[in-house]
This record gives sequence, C-alpha cells and structure tokens, in this order.
Amino acid sequence: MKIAILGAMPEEVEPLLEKLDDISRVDYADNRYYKAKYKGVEVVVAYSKIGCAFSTLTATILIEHFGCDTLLFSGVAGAINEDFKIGDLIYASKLCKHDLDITAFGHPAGFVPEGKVFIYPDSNLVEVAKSVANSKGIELKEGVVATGDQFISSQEKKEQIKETFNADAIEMEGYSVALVCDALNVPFFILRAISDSADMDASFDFDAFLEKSAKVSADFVLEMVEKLG
Ligand code: 4EZ
Repeated sequence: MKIAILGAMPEEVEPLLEKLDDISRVDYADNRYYKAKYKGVEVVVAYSKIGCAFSTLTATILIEHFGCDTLLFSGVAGAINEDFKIGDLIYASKLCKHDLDITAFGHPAGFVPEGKVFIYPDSNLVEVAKSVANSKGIELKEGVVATGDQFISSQEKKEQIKETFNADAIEMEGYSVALVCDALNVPFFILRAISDSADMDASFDFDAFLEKSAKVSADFVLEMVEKLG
C-alpha cells in the first residue's frame, strides 16, 4: 500500500510533513513530492497549488508516476451549510464542479457529455474515517462538496451554488482530484476543515483560520493512514 496525501497549499501539508519519518524530496513535473513513512506506512505527500488545473496534474502524477494506490486529500473549505462552523471537520459524500456550465445547450449544471455531475468517494475509506472518528471521539460531518476555480466570498454566489447543487461546502480542488481517481480506479477520500463561511467575511476568516483548520484536517488524515496500514 502506498498512500498519496494531497493538499493544495503549503499550509495544508506542513502539519503532515512535521509528523512523517524518513522524508525524501523528489522534484518532478514542476512540483515537489515528499516520499515518507507514517507509522511504517508508505506515503507520498504534495501540495498541488490552488485550483482544478494544478490539482488534476498533481493527483495524476501521484498515481501514475509515484504509484500511489489510495489518495487522501487534506485541506480547508468554505461552509455553505449554515450548520457548519469554522473548525468543523467535513468529508465529501460526493463532489461536483459548480463552475462547469454548458447549460446554454440544455445540459444540467455541472455536466458535460460523457462526464458526471457527482463523483463519489470510496465507501471503504468513508467507513475507515467514521471508525477513526468514533474511536477518537472526533465529530466528523459529511456533505456535498462543490469545487470550482473561484474563492467564494459572497452570500449571493454561495446561495446560488447551494440551490443548484445542494452543496454544503466549497473549495477549489476536490472534484478534479476525484475525477482523476475515479478514472484511474484509485480509491479516494476528500477531507476538509472549515476555514470560513464563503460570505463577505471569507477572505478575512480564511487568513485567520487557515493554519488551525488545516491542522485539524491533517491530524485526522494521519489517523486514517495509521488505521489503513
Ligand atoms: C481552495 N481553498 C482556498 C484557497 C484560497 C487564498 C490565497 C479552500 C477554500 C475555499 N475555496 C476555503 N474557503 C474557500 C472558499 N470560500 N471558496 C473557495 O480549495 C487561497
């Protein structure tokens, strides 16, 4: 077993790197990858840079070049569901791409021919996450995660995404990573801790809570790695 652990920003992977053993850095395809071990389990860690294009590239490289057979994403997200508070831990029960739009031709929002509006994570990894949450007494929420190449910071935009996709959380990489894993038959799981509420305060809250929320997500993902090993 070789587990890919992916984040988008340096702040999302730093709390992972701090806890790994035998780290060796490999530079490849214009990015840095960290081969390492966690409690004896082989992992490859990277941050992709923000957005769908970069995260598609990095997820593909982790699987095709580094030979990872499982992918866990760790990072932060904006809350769309009013019940989600800053610091809450959420996994994606399914993912969609909110800015994929050829509705002018009568297609559903988030759909293109031969594509999927929703992509689902691996059910076994969801079970592993639930059992980690149970045994550690950590509250793990689930929700529909909407991905797009925009930082959402307005009530209006947030409501539109909620109405169109029934989304609970918003970020910029989940769907593209899910798409790569789905196409290559690699089990994946997308975990996010809430950093902001995707409203007018979003950029301020994001800056204030990025580090703390990123660590909440990273710590949980490492518990999952231990359980999988
Ligand atoms: C993208 N990530 C944010 C990157 C922001 C600033 C320099 C997560 C995220 C997010 N994405 C947290 N809150 C969000 C929001 N309100 N909209 C979109 O994955 C980079």
